Amino acid sequence: MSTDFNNRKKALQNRHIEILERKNNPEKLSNGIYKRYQYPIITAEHIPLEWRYDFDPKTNPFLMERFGINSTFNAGAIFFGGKYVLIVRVEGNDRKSFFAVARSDTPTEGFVFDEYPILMPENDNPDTNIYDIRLVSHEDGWIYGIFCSERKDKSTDNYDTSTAIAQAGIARTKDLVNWERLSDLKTTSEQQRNVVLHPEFIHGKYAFYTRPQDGFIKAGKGGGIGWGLCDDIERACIDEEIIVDNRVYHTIKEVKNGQGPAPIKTKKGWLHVAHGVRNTANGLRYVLYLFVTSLEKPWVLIASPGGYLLAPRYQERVGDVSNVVFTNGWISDRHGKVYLYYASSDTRVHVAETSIEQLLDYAFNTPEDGLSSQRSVQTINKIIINNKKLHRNGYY
Ligand code: M1P
Repeated sequence: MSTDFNNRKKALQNRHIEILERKNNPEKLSNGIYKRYQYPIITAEHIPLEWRYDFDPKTNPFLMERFGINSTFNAGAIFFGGKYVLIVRVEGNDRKSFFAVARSDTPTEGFVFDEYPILMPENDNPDTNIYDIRLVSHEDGWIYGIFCSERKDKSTDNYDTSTAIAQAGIARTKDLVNWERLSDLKTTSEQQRNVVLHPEFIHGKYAFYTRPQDGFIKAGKGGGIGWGLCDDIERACIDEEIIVDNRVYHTIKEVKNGQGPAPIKTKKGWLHVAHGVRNTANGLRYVLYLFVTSLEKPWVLIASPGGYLLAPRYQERVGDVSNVVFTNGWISDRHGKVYLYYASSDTRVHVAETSIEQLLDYAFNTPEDGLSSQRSVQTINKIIINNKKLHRNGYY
């Protein structure tokens, strides 16, 4: 073994340890709704060196990267076996995404990947690409992973190598290691992404949040966060979808939207986080927003704060697909704390810390979007007038 090989190996290992052991602190002055943490909690550099390098000096004398990892993003999340667990979308340099489990004793740092990525079983119609898993501990006793399964659109000509069909893949597990693949969800829509299983039975049936679209990228006449029921999870089929939260002109969700992770049950309703997409001269901008649905009827909106909850900022704005934040994972603990795992610009995973109490306050007390400039100013004026009264009365 040459000295160069050994030195390089040591340098790679040292850097990897530095990344894995990096301490992460919350920002000091937050907006009162959540605190972002200083560093991304998962990056391509967190991927084990053993996945990327052949450490045999005979077959890899230059100690070259043999399987490059491009990015790590859009992670499903669950508290399992006493650990905070993320199932991360890992994208290789070959553009294919797959899932890998990373675990930590703490919610905001110290995530380490399992020895192997998940070899997700295929069904009769093999996937080309799988991504954006949503994890849910269902009351039937299984942990489900609902993810996007993408395949070439065979109805288009062969020379058209970019058209794709996205559908919802379904798999279940008891240990996050061994997965049973079920049939893909069937709906009446051409394209489905951002499909999420509701954690409880509704009228004895499985319930899904969906996102019916006409096209792979464009919502067309479809779009909005949908809702549908199905009898049999092993052959899941939704005959009728209704829209829970639609896209709306000149808002943060004018182009499209999609449910984030499964909603959290609270005393005041089901708490949802979703992504909304608007158009800009520079392309699409993805932000996160919140809404609450009724406890008895999770398909009925009861709180819809206007605007975004979290938008990409500073370094988050730059990456493979810039100006994007996306979430498909959050964890609420027994003290009511909520850890929101979000990815920025399809490149890395971050965390923001908040609580059920803060999110409910935000959801029920943030003014709704008035849908016009004049309404926005009227809303601000109400806040100013109230503050002036407080000031006159010596409250601040
Ligand atoms: O590139 C941004 C996001 O684009 C898609 O989101 P949507 O389903 O709303 O179109 C997804 O591919 C998502 O993975 C990605 O982060």
